[in-house]
Amino acid sequence: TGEGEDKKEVGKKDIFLKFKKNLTEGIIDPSEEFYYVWLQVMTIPIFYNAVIIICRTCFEQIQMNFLGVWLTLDYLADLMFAADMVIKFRTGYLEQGILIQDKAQLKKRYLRSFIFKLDLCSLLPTDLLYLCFDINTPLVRVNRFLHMTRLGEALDRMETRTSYPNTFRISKLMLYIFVLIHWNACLYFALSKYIGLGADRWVYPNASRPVFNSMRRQYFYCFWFSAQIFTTVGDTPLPDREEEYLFMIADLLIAVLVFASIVGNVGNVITNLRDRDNVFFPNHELVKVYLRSRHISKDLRKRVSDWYQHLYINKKITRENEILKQLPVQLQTEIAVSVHLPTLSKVTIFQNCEKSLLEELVLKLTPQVYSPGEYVCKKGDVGHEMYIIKEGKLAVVADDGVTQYAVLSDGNFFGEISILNIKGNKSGNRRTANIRSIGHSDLFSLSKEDLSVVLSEFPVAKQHLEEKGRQILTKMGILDESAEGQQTETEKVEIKLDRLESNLDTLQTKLARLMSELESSNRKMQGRVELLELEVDEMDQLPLVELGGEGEGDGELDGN
Ligand code: PCG
Repeated sequence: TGEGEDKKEVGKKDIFLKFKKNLTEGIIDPSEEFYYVWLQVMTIPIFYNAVIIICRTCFEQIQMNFLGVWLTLDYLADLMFAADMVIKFRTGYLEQGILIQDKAQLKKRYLRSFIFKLDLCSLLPTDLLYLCFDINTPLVRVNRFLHMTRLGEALDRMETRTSYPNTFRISKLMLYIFVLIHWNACLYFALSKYIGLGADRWVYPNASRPVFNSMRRQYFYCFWFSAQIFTTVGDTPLPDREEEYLFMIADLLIAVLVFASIVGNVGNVITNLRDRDNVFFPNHELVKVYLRSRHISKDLRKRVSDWYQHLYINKKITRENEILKQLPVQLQTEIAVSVHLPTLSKVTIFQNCEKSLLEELVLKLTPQVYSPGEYVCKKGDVGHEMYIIKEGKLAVVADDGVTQYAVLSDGNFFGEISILNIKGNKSGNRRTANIRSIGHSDLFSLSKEDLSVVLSEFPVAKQHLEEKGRQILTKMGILDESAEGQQTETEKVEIKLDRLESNLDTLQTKLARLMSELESSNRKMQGRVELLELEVDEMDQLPLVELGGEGEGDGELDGN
């Protein structure tokens, strides 16, 4: 944790230094951390204005009791709005993917934008109107709401950045509803004052009763009143006057929207969570229905259920390749390397391998989970993939399924013999042993095709694997040594064939070049013939005395 705190300290320092640099000389990159932090900071004065101006306008006591605090906060918020405008003048933007940093260009862009006009209006010194009215009329600062545009940007950014988007969305919705209820509470109190406190059952009770005269009671009562309407509880006193009816009608209409948006948003979050689960884990429901409709035995159904349960409880993700598919390959590789490299580097044959081999390999691994007692390979089956053990224990067992010859654990691999085409392997592409999972096992499978692609680029690793396979085959007595010799001959032929192929390639290139040369000289020749024909035509039209020249022309043509 000490290290973590140090890092945090350095991070904070970095942001501060960047802040200073950005303000004094530089241009702000909107993708930088500094810009993000600034957006978050700007939400404070925006919320302050959105909540406090209306509250002070409607509740006199709140306005008057804390006048000093409000005036200080007002001008601090104004200062931040001004700073925000300076930042906007200096914020770069992308044009054809490149950050524009030219100050004049940035200034021109902001000055021309509609946002600039709003920002400017929001900073107009309307406070001067205090001189005409009274210092207790904070409503003159209502233009500060125009700076609200920044809030949307800040919240959008936070939503994309947060690791808990659903919690964030619900909190955002609750915040909006809170502000709405707050505004409504303020307006309810203002209307009550207009009608007369305690004038009927609907308005705020008579302030002459000391309990209802306190500032806190006033606010809480009004907030409670409007929360009841907006949550459609509707347990409020019946209105008496037309103004009250109008207020209630407007409120109930808004309440329907509020209620709908709560239901809609919560529904969305639930769908998102279900979608997330469906992406992370295979769909159990469908399989259950299928097994039932096919009348699969209870025992087998239980094994399937146990497998799913293990995945869910232990949060085992088997579909990571699918989840990351949308990312560029380079990013996929980096993620896969950071997740799986610890496992791969435990595997002996990969320990001394180049990093590039591991990077190539890691993308091709498919996670698989096996339950206790399940067979991964059965002797005699055709092998299509090999396995690397990430976690768990597996046994090489005899055909009775009980006698264990060897136990394999994390960092071991198996299933390579039948897919490597080891020369002299009498069992061909068939599995040479039974492998059974002892407990729950997490494996990576690597298909025959992927393995051969990777190994063709890394012959040392291939030799290593084949050597280990040969040792097992010799031990089992199913390696035909003479076939190995024969194979060496075949290997020589293969090398020759490879060489012939490459020679053929070179020859084909040469032939293509010759053909193109021939074609171009043909074209030249044709041109010359056409030219000569033209000359001959011209000569035909000359007087008869000069006709002797025609024969010479023909001769020249023949000669060519
Ligand atoms: P393969 O493809 O024949 O399938 C079974 C795998 O078990 C085999 O490859 C080996 O990778 C692995 N294995 C591990 N230990 C042994 C052993 O002692 N004998 C055999 N035949 N296979 C073993």
